[in-house]
Amino acid sequence: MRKPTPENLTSFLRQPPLPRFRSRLHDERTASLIGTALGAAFATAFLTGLISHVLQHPPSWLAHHLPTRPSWGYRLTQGLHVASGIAAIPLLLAKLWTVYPKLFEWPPLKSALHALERLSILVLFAGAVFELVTGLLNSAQWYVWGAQFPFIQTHYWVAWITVGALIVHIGVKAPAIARGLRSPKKELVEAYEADLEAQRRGVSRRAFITTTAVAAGAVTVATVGESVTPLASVSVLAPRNVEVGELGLPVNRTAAQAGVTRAVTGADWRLRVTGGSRALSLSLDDLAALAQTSAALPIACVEGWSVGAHWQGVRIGDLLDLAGAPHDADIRVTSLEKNGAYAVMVMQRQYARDPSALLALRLNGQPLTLDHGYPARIIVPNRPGVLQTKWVQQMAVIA
Ligand SMILES: Nc1nc2c(c(=O)[nH]1)N[C@H]1C(S)=C(S)[C@@H](COP(=O)(O)O)O[C@H]1N2
Ligand SMILES: [Mo]
Repeated sequence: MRKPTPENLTSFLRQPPLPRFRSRLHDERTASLIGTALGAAFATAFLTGLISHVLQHPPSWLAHHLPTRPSWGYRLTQGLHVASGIAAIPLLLAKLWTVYPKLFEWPPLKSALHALERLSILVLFAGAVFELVTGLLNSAQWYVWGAQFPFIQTHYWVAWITVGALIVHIGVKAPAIARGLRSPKKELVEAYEADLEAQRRGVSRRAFITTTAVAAGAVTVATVGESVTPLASVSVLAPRNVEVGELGLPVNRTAAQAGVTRAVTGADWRLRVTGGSRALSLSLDDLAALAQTSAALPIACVEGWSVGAHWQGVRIGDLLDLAGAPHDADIRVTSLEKNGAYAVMVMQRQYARDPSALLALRLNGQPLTLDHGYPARIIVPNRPGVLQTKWVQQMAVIA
């Protein structure tokens, strides 16, 4: 380290003795490669999150254009949402390792543009950590924040802020990213030799990127079995074991948790269909006497697990016809559950009139159990699990 003398005092003060980073793990190429993978993971999580949000809270101009097919569409997008979020965790850690020497740059703020860049990184980093942590806790159904903290709205709005900061960051960094991703032949040879040299001294870039890729792949495989059933047995870190559950399907919220008892689901239970030209009040026997339809449809939960199942019951469209409901009517479905967030749900006409949209009475060949929504529950293609209402009491035509 230099010593301050009267001659070099000014430059000494201007340039403090900061650490120097020569490893290739901190160069533009490593940062660009890992940053590109991280950017792709975030873009996937953002777009699939947007799809999930729109399916649950459709703006009126879009509500009647949401597709009911493919029936596994939401299973795919929500599976991708959780998988890309989980893969982003090791990628984010690797990216931080790559760029942390920038914290030691001097002077810390060089220009207005540089200040903007630093600020966008701060927002990007804070937002990314927030999204990954809250998303991970949600998929683990670990609601540490309780009812006071609105997970859904916060996760949604912070996603927009984070993506805004990401776009600024990519814009500002475009030249460096382009340099980092371009790899002319001469540079390749140099990089190879430097890697050999670095291998003798420490971790090479290739080893670092391989390790990061393996880590991202491993956490994905260890959790993605939640929505890709054939991988369930290797998904040792998945918060849900989708292979266990009553009638071969996990239970999200039990009847006891929802305050639904045997008393209100007994022989006196009636399904009411209202708002058409005939009001219906049907017992379970009445429903079982109507034409029964089968459908193979998954429950695809917003918490990131999905399981396919075989359902049997009465077509919702048949019930609406019986009640004299107009063909273009949306319906409001109400559960016996009193206060839950998913006790009431709106179903747009295209879902209600889909030939495999059922008021299900049976699951995987057996009568529904109380926890799966006995006496009758909704199952509709390509909708989030939160909208597959259990313990149905009423279907009302929305005027
Ligand atoms: N009435 C009511 N229906 C509900 C819920 C609820 O909390 N209340 N949870 C939903 C959620 S989040 C999911 S994923 C599915 C789970 O259905 P299952 O427990 O039969 O697997 O039910 C849905 N139906
Ligand atoms: Mo769910």
